[in-house]
Amino acid sequence: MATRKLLYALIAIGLLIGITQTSNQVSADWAQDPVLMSYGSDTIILGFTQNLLLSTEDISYDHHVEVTMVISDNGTLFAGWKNSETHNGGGARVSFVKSSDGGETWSVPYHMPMFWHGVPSRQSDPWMAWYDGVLYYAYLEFTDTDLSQITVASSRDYGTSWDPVQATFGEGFADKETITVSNDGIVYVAYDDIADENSTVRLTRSLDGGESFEPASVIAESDPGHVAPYLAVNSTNDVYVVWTYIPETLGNLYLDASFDQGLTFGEEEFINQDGDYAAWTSSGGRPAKITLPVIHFEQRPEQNDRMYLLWADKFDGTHDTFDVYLRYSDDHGDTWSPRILINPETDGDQWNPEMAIDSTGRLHIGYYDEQDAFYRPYYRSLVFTGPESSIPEFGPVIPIAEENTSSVFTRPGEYFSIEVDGDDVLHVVWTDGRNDEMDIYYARGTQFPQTEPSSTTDTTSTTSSTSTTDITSEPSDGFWSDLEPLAITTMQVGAVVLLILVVYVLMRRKPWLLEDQY
Ligand SMILES: [Ca+2]
Ligand SMILES: [Ca+2]
Ligand SMILES: [Ca+2]
Ligand SMILES: [Ca+2]
Repeated sequence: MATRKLLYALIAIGLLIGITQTSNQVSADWAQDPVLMSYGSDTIILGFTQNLLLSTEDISYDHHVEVTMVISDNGTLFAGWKNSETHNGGGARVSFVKSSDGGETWSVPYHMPMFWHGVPSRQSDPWMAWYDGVLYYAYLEFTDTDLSQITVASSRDYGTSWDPVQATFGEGFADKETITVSNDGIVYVAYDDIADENSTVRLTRSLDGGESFEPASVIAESDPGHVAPYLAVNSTNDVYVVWTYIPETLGNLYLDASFDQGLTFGEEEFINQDGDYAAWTSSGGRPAKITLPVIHFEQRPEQNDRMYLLWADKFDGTHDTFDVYLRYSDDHGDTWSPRILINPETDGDQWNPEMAIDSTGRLHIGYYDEQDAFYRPYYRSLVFTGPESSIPEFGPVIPIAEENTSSVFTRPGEYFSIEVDGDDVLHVVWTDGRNDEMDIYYARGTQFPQTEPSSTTDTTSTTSSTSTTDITSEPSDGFWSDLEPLAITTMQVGAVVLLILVVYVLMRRKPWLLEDQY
């Protein structure tokens, strides 16, 4: 009898030890490779990591806005931004930081060099690109003596040293450039050349890896309405550019293309045949907003260079606010899909969208959402299914930032940065005013929901709850992988306490257990 009880006790102890060891095993795996564990076999994202402050230096400039980001071939992350003395002033200097461990830790900010020796310039409009071992950083430089150009600095040592060169040769003020590199290594810069209140959309290019640039072509002739050309190159190295045209209060989106390495462009054509809804608002105490389109090509060969266009405009006349829309074209922009509304919450303004496309074809979209007097970046994924890849399936709307930014900060910058790396891990960088000054923050997508932010307002939680019904699939990696690390730790502690209790009770109530030992 006594021996049987001893056996039961030993079995119970053995089971508890087994559970504890299993917990340890899972916990250790998760800690060693949290990214791998959090992704599994697909790229559904349900949350974001703890937000990291990237603009860690306020000595020279109090405010940091307007982000750019690029990822090198070996997975090094580079994030850049514009520094300013005031939250809503012009740019003073552009900076960058980098991470060599997938966004876990970041360098201190590095200020980009000035092009004109002995002439102090101001800098703005940061934009980065990577191609074949070379990091490119394009930025606007200007002085109060009417000097103005887009500078492109190139680095062949991951940002340690830079060679800045003149990359634009316009007649007026250079503004709102984008830079991209084709698969044949040509570096393209498109920008607004503003003279006499008219804007000419121009293209320059570099055939020698950024050592020199030359004027390539005029994409769109001088006119008051041209704003912000956004470049993309397809798999056969054709150069596409999309931009906003707002001659008065409302306007449209233009598309144009070059099939001869940027030397000639065709007649630009309006994309939106359903009317003119491109718009802008002045700040007036709240963030200024403007329709700024972005285009990206699907990289999978079987998708034949499908082109995705993302923008925000005032199509929805009911609310008279901005909403984020997407179209795609399977015939190089000749025809487009109907507009697809990205944000389910249409109250308030949703603007500044950007997207990344992962290796499975899933779209990862980020944008700002302003409710009442606060705004915050949100994320939503979108994948097209069906035989024609034409049926949109949305993921939930997820807040990226843990906290809101007050709308008294009226100039977060005109773009948003969202990128996927070679392992389809999602990285996001944005402007954030949670500490009553503008800063740059970073987060990585995870397959776990984030804990509810403490400062969530009623309106933003409405956005979250509305979108929960749109979840198209749930992660199903089983019990252990669904557990948060904190829950695993709690189970370990609980198992040890229970084990001690069992032994204690056995010893107190059944002292013969010990006496039986000999
Ligand atoms: Ca600018
Ligand atoms: Ca043209
Ligand atoms: Ca809206
Ligand atoms: Ca700061």
